[in-house]
Amino acid sequence: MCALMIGSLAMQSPPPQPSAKQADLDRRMGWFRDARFGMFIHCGLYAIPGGQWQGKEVGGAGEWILQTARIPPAEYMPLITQFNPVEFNADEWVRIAKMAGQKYIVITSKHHEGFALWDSRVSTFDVMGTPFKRDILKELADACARGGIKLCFYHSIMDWTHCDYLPKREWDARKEEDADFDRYVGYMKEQLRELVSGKYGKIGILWFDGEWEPSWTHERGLELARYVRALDPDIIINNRVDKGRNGMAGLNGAGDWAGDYGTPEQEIPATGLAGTDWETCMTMNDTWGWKATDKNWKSAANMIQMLCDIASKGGNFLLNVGSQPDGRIPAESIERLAQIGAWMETNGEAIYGSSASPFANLPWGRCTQKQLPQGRTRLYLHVFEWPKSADGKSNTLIMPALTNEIVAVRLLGATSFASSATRSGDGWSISIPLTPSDPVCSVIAIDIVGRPLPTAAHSSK
Ligand code: H79
Repeated sequence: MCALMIGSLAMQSPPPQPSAKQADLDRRMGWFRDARFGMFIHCGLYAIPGGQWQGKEVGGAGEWILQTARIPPAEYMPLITQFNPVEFNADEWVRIAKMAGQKYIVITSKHHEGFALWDSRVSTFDVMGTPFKRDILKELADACARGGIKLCFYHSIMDWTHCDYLPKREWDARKEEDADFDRYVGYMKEQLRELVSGKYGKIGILWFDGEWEPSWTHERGLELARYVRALDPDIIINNRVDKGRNGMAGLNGAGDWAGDYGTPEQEIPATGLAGTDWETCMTMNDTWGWKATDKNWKSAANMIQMLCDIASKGGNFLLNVGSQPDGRIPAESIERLAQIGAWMETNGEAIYGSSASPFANLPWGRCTQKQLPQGRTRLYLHVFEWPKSADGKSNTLIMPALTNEIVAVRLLGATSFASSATRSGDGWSISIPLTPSDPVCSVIAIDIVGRPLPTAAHSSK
């Protein structure tokens, strides 16, 4: 009797619970995983030279001009007297992000140049020291609150102009002996306290960068992460707070590093990364900070397909705009964001809240999935290459078969086409219209019973 009771209790035992650490991460990351698509904004003094110094074109990214053109801080810092983005309109920036379908904004509270985009009590090298004298972050925070956009801050650990930062650039006349790195860290912490204290609302992410310099150590990274987490237990912290990142691939190597997620820069990982959250950040041309001459714009089609690719691997896409010296977002960026937004209007449900594809490879595009009530799953097939009809009358998309029963098939954005799927050989044949609903990427939603189960004919990974 007793043994039987123990047996039945064991049979009813719930599935293993995630560790407290994992549960805490899952709680923090919830909105981020749903959002999938965000806007990066690089706004700073570097837009004033806009890639040119003393009449010469300077190579590389616009926000790196102090380093690339070897400008002494004493010559660079007076740029604050020219910072006057009179056309800046926070509601307009938020409107553009929303139009694109972006759910969060990450703005440079401070980039490597050291200039603070808000009214900082601990620095005179801030927006209140400019002719503009308006707290850009406060105006943006209020606009984000009105528009339902999560506001996040990019904050550089590396600081080329602060008197206490080390190491100094070779062309900086100030002496290293006069600097005190601990004092710099104290200053940075004070600035971070200002940013997450509530004045700017609840901040989604602190997005650190510039952690690769030798003065920044693993111990300092751990300590800073603990400090920020104590200020706000819900805030997400990227992996660049610590030293675990593997170059531009952005993901942490082996080891116990601080930070909630990986940050591939200008690249998309070849495959998904089980158990790791990540976000690819990318420019729309070749610079983060605005540059007058950079016209090498990616097409909207390319960026839509990259968004699908990233979502199919379980990541987020943080797409950059560099604000102009007058405070406006470049027209070329707005035009492309509008095109991405038009696609998202119809197909966004295949991106938001989706998770990685159950298939390793699909010849015609990508796949995302979502769990539905009653144990069902919706697969979203992102078709980049629409099949050509064999007879000009009907058309078929072939996908790897799953053992699951199909409940419904639907083409997003098409009201009149009744699609269906049948098993044929090793695959599923899905009846589709002769022409795609969208030339860049059409999405077919397939509801199945249960979680996707591959047949013996193919394996998912
Ligand atoms: O803000 C934008 C850029 O200004 C900034 N990150 C994006 C989001 C950026 N900082 N540095 N870089 C881009 C390129 C730097 C590359 C290197 Fe390294 C730094 C090469 C060696 C040190 C990081 C660490 C990459 C490899 C090792």
